[in-house]
Amino acid sequence: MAYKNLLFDVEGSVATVTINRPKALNALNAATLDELDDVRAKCEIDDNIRVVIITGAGGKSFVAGADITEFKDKSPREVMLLMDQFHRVFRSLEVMPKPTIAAIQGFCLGGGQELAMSCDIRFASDNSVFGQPETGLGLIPGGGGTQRLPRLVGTGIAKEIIYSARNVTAQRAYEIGLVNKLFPAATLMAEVRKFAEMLAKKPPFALKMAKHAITYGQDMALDDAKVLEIECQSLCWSTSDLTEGVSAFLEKRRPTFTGK
Ligand code: CO8
Repeated sequence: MAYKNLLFDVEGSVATVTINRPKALNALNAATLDELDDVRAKCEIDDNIRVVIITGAGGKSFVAGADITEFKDKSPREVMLLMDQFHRVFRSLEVMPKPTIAAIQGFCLGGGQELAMSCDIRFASDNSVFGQPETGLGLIPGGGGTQRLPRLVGTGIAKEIIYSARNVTAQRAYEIGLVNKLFPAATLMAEVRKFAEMLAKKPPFALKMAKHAITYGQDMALDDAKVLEIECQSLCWSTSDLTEGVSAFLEKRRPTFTGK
């Protein structure tokens, strides 16, 4: 698929996907969602890619939400189809078996915040702006925000953010756990890249199993989730990366993981 709304770049083992509609502050329309899903699938099957960064073009905005011009005249049935697409694309991203990092600069609102919450880790510039402004438009978050935000920051704070539709500063987003870490805008991408490259050197199967246990385990009963953890752990014993990691420790050297 040729991409019109995003840029795709692979350097070493790190892929960077840049939502590229800066004139609309990178708002997500159906075409962009299709491309995002296509590029996610590409990253998923390419063994050379070990970590995926998602960011927005232009410096002013990560993603300023769903494209309001696209959904405003839809019927309830058409809205349901569009929302199905949001959920499908975000869930596929959330469960893809490689680490994903949202690199957030500027506006991270509505569907943009929902996209960021579908990534594993969120790093942001200290001047970025978060929020779920949907109730201000007469609707509610529709890309998983009513579910992912409370799981991330707790029910009370999620309700405050969603009911009020108020913007959340980067500092507060950090304090409530919506964002992992803040950086000055000028160094954000370099810091994200440094972190991504560090992750790319880790054994990919162990990261995949850790993500699997966390992602699927958190909505299971605790005892079932612990069984899942045991299964994921046991599967790590099928890799030569485990042999390498343990040998390197015993031989007091740095491990080199091949992904096998
Ligand atoms: N959709 C479409 N266009 C947008 C969006 C958007 N979400 N956000 C900004 N733009 C456009 C503006 O219309 C403007 O276009 P133009 O130059 O043609 O007039 C351009 O981007 C620049 O924006 P502004 O001039 O408004 O820039 P400001 O710096 O003055 O303001 C803001 C920046 C505060 C981010 C402002 O643009 C804004 O409030 N944007 C809307 C934010 C918002 O409400 N987002 C939530 C959308 S709803 C959503 O995400 C629900 C998800 C559930 C899916 C439901 C499917 C049916």
